[in-house]
Amino acid sequence: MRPKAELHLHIEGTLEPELVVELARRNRIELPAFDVSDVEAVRARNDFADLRSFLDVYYDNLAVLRTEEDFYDLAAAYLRRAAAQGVRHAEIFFDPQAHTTRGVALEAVFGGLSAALRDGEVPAALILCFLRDRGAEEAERTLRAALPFREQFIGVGLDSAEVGYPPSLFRRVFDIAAAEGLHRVAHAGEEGGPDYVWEALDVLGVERVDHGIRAMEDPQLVARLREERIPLTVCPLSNVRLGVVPSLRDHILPAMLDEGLVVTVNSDDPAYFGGYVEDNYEALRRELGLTGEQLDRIAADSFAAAFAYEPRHGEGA
Ligand code: ES4
Ligand code: ZN
Repeated sequence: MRPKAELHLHIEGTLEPELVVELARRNRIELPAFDVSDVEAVRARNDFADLRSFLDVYYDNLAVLRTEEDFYDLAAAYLRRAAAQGVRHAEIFFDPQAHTTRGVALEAVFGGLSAALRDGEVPAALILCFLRDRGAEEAERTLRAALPFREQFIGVGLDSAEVGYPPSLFRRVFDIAAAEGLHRVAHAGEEGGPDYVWEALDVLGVERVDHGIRAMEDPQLVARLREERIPLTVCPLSNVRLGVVPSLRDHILPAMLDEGLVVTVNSDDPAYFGGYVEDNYEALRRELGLTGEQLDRIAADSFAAAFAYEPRHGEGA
């Protein structure tokens, strides 16, 4: 299996139905909306068809995450799976607002995630994401509340429902992040158009674009991404599952490679989208006929696109 870095992975999106049930039992949680004691009942709710309906399920399931130990177990389980998928480095998104707004302390979130990263077998770092549909003011409050934990994350990102929440709304909070020496990324061009990618670059100063597939609709933007070698963290199985592309065979990723873009392949929310990162690589080989050479280039670029990768002894990238 190819060694690779994973750069677009929401830790909350690794919450498997089995773990939902285990944590619900441990925390004695019952929910009105669905039976959290039944794995199949939890899994049956994964019938979403687009980003909004997916996010509704994703946020609902988070109700079972309450304690530091829960966050530890979530991240530890991901890192074990990542190791089995050939991941040698991971830069992991987390959504603090999805927890603090439910009354979970930031200390529990950072405490559990950081301890799991320290103990895990895959070197990994955290990127704090703002929920764009909760607005810029709350994002700024979230960043300020997280600054006492500054050493525990390497960057900030922007996720959740995209259309209607353009990157430019978040100029101030990204400026603060930059002044703190934090790396900057943003989801853009997943369901939003190329204009969102331009804004993420020009207004937020992002160093990587998450998804970015709709950048391909704008030749000038493609030229910019190529010339500045700005990496795109593409998530093929996610795009199919959320209806962003009709099928894997229609995915624009091969054309992105032909354009000379820096493309990485990632799993996004693997507990929901039908595969972890190697499964995404394998699907590209099987369904799109990507060659070994193309997949090697993607894997090499995943290390090159990482912010915090340090090759270990004997490991080249
Ligand atoms: C996400 Cl696929 C996707 N897009 C935007 N925000 C997200 N949060 C978790 N998964
Ligand atoms: Zn994502």
